[in-house]
Amino acid sequence: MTPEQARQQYNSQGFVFIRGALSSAEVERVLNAFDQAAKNDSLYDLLRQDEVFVDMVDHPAIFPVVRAVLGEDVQLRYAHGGVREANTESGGGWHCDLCDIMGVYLPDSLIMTKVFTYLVDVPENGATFAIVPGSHRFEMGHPLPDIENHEDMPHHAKLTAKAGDAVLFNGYCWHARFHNRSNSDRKVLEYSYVHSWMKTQYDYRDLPASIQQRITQSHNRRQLFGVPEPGMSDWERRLEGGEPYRPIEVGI
Ligand SMILES: O=C(O)CCC(=O)C(=O)O
Repeated sequence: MTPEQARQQYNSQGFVFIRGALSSAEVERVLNAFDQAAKNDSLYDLLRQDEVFVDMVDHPAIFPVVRAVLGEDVQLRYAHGGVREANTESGGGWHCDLCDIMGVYLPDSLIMTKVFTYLVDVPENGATFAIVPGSHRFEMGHPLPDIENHEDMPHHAKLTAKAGDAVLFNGYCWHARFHNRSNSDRKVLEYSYVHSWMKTQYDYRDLPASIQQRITQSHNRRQLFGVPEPGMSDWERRLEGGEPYRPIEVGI
């Protein structure tokens, strides 16, 4: 799948699944760092924990798709890790992350994309991510059905995954996490991307010097991590290199 095909799928469905985004060697490397961060109770502070978490922000199999869907002014909002323990009621109900924001017509806009990268397999009875395809086009204020069980949501797609797979989804889509009824913990990298003129949930100046050095080494990383570019406003920032984003033309 090319980034352009991924963008078309994302635009119509609200999500894109990338199979085998990470090689098994990469999964092993990231998982080791992830387990260490979990031991240190630092999964919500990943960027400080290991440089591999910085490298995952612009991973070559995932980032071109992030760029294609969000655009040339993309920046990172946060980098977290999440563990959902085996045999727990760790599901999260159906919701939409962005439904309460104001001033933006969401069915026609992309404000935020999340990227989940799976570090372990997530089987059918695991803490699967589920989404209602196309729900990013629902009219604002469209009520979520009042349902008792996750499974009762009409038209949902439940995404089982293998270690190394990744999924991007529009934060305006209806989505949920099912309970983990499997015998293994779910371990996922949860990264969120927004536009360069939006707030982030961390400040690159608080990161260790070695990590800052890794961030400031390239134009694109400086943009991704919100490092100011002299003489340039946050509105004007654009990535360098790569295929430029071509927005779909709508209307006249
Ligand atoms: O963990 C998941 O699979 C879903 C998470 C979720 O609902 C969210 O990030 O808003």
